[in-house]
Amino acid sequence: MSEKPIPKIAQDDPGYKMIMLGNEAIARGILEGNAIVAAAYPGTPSSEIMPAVAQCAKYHPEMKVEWSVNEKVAFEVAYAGSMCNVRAVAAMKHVGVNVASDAFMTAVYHGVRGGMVLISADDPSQFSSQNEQDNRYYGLHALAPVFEPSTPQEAKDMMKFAFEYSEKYNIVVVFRTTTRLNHGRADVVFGTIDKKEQTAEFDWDRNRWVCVPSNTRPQRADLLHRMARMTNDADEFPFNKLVLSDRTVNGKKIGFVAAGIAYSHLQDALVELQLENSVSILKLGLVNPLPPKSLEKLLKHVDVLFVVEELEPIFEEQCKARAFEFGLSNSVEIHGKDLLPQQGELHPETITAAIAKLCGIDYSTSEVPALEISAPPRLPQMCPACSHRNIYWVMKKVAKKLKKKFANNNDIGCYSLGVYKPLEMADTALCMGGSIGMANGMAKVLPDDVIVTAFLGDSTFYHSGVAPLLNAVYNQNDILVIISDNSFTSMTGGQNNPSNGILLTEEVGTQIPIEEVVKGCGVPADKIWIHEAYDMDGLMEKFEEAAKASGVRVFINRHMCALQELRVFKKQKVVLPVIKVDPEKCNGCQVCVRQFGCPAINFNFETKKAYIDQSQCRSCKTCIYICPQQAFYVEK
Ligand SMILES: Cc1ncc(C[n+]2csc(CCOP(=O)(O)OP(=O)(O)O)c2C)c(N)n1
Repeated sequence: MSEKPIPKIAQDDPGYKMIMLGNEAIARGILEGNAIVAAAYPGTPSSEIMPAVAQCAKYHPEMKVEWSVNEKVAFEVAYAGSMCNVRAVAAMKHVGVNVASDAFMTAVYHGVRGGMVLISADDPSQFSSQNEQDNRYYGLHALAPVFEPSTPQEAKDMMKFAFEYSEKYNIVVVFRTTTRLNHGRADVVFGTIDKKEQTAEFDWDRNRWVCVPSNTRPQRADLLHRMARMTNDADEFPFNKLVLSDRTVNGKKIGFVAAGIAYSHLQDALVELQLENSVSILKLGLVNPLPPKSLEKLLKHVDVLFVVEELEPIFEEQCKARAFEFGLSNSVEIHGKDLLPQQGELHPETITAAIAKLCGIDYSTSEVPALEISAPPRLPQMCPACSHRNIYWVMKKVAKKLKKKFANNNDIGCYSLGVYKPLEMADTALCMGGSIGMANGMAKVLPDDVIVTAFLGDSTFYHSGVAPLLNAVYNQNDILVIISDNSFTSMTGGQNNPSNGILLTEEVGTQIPIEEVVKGCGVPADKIWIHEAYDMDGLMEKFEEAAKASGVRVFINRHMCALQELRVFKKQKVVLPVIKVDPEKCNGCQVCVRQFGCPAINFNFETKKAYIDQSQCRSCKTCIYICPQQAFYVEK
């Protein structure tokens, strides 16, 4: 058999042009920048970075890559690489930086040896996130530089440069992206792979690396100096660009400040309004610290400054402060969030309309034909044959039977979709691992007729479920924890984790059964139940036992993620049995569609019978169990 060719992304082929996803371009930048350690925890919109880095690592064996169990660990893994004098990168979504921030906020004091980059993939509009926090603030908060690319090409080039910059200023660089950049595609021209030999060695400098106050107090003073140096040099930052125009628009000199995707949209908007050669623009690649001289020049040059930024008014406030400092408050008019929304992504049309309004230009969007067909609104839902649905169904039945209520503290994973109809099985959800944490608190105050539960998945349990479980055992908080183990980090695209024991590189690692961790946390063996999620009879019986018991107890609901199992079936050419509805038996009660809600089951309102969409059915056979008329059957 012939060997597979080296994928283009991993080849040293400067000048080669390729259409790349923003996240692939970032991975290519990591390779070109010669990073040796790369660690991440998945999260949209960052998840595709690490598999692309792993693809490169396959052909560049000096690179060490991993899925860490959470973002704090990923940061620490990478930072340790930097401490040992090799270049390193940690990647995560914006909320992941909250988890990593304890390590990050102090790492900037110690500084770096090998260049170190922290990728924060932000998600304006919350396409797949619990909030839309603006992580540029982390730069201001930690006194760290923040880079923000505006195209995939810049993402690659700036990533490569970030390692150099990190080493020059002895600082962790925050590399902020947003969903449009991560998930957009554009041409990227490859550069050379910087193959400078790096030897990992530790320096045993305990006056530097140990975070006791006697070390970190002087380091804080030094950090302030480093930030002052970065500010001083920010005007020379190669991805910043100041263009001044002497032209006027309706009698006024107009200027803009923008970065990232907002800068790309701004360019489109200016072309649309035919203003591209008539205005001044400060384009920022370094979004913290801002370049003082360029900003001063711009503020002194224009009559009106419009700050075009997504989410928070970070540049706007700094521009206003600088204008005040330079005594320009009365001579330059500064706009930003008065013309643009502070929530959600900015769209080119929104920016165009705002500029037109500001400049008194007649512009109407009505020329863009409205789409005549729109998709009917649908709730996001769990897949056909998802094991989370089965345990939710069982929980509802058991609560009814025991005449008890569950206070179901939920978590972040595919099972969060159980909040919607028809299951409505999540009462709270706050952050990863929060289910068990909050259950601890509820157990302290709620009356006995409420069973306090925590519901989470395998990846979330390893991420941040272990500490609150320990807390429950230690404090004897009476909770029932349900861990719905589907062996994958499914919501973010089916990444591997300790439940299946497969590594990021697809090599075999060490599998860590959840029940062993649970036992290690001090939950007694007779308070741990493990059951196969497709065996509904047994699930009902065992879950009832768990619900009736008291103390800290854990119910592990187990079946491989249905999407992943389908892949296995396809590979093994398994022919699945066909499930059908017997129209003679179906009495149209709609329990299957209105209470269970498997997307493969439909209802025909003319015949008043349920039927199965065979293209979606995965033959889990749960419908056979839940139907009161036993109308579902396996076709012979
Ligand atoms: C702090 C943080 N990191 C990452 C994410 C992205 N994320 C959402 S759900 C999820 C994991 C879900 O895995 P699991 O708990 O196993 O449930 P499954 O989706 O497999 O059902 C992740 C990583 C997040 N929302 N918050």
